[in-house]
This record gives sequence, C-alpha cells and structure tokens, in this order.
Amino acid sequence: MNNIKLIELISHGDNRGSLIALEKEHNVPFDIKRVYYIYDTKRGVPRGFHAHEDLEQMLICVSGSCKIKVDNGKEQEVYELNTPEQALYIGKMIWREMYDFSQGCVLMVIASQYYNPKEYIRDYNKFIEIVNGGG
Ligand code: T46
Repeated sequence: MNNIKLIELISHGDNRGSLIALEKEHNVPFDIKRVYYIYDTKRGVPRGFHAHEDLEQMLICVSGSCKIKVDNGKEQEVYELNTPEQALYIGKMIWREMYDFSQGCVLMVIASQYYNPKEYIRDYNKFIEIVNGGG
C-alpha cells in the first residue's frame, strides 16, 4: 500500500543485550519533531480511529505486541507489531486503528509534526470524501 512501509531496524546486540538507534535520514524518513508512547492499554480496547492530512509517523512496539489496521480509503491492511526490531511507517492520509494490545505492550511513536488536535480527521466518512477528492 502506498504510504505504508514496514522498516527493519538494525539491532546492535552483544552479551549485555541489544540497542536500536533511530536517526533522521538513516532509518527515519522525516524530521523528528515529537516522540510519544502508548502503554497501560486495556484488553479489548482499541485506539486510533483517525487519519492525519499532514503527519508522518513511525510506530514501534518496543515491548509486547499489537495490531495496526491501516486504510487508504481503497484498501486495508493489518500489521502485527511484535518486535522492537521493526517499525511501521504510516504516511499522510491513512486511517489507522490499533487493537489486540498484549499485556505490557508499549507502542512508541515517532512523529514528523508537533501535536495538533485540529489536524485530526476523526470522521471516517469525511476521510473517504477527502481521499476521493471531495474534501
Ligand atoms: C496516532 C496513533 C498511533 C497529547 O497531549 N499529545 C500527543 O502528542 C498525543 C499523540 C496525544 N495527546 C493527548 C490527546 C488525548 O487526550 O493524549 C490523549 C490520547 O490521544 P489519542 O486519543 O489521540 O490517542 P490514540 O492512541 O487514539 O492515537 C495516537 C495519536 O494521537 C495518533 O496521532 O496516529 O496514536
């Protein structure tokens, strides 16, 4: 799907454990303006249900697992994130839903813009209208 990419991250491991670095241009395809993480999620309680007109993000499940449904208005895909060694890049104008969080799941998100609640598209019909050129 356009605007969606699973990125393999290089882990630097030795006998002390593992370390992954995220760097602009190296493995993050945008200027990093914000990092947040979602944790203490509840069994059976999904999150998301919105799209962003002008935001790119990388989602990394640094602990546990969860599923991400992405939708570009024409097709849908589901990704299971279950390793800190993979990141799901989500570009602009993609509807996303996160669900099936395992116990202790920590979902870290790296974002290309500062938080702006006004740029959220929270109405699915409106999202479909915009991606079809009617918004
Ligand atoms: C996304 C998915 C993957 C802030 O104050 N600052 C922030 O940077 C963010 C992201 C949220 N908030 C506040 C706003 C709400 O009061 O945190 C609360 C929960 O946010 P929200 O309901 O938007 O969380 P999710 O998990 O539904 O969605 C989040 C991101 O908002 C969204 O951009 O792509 O994670």
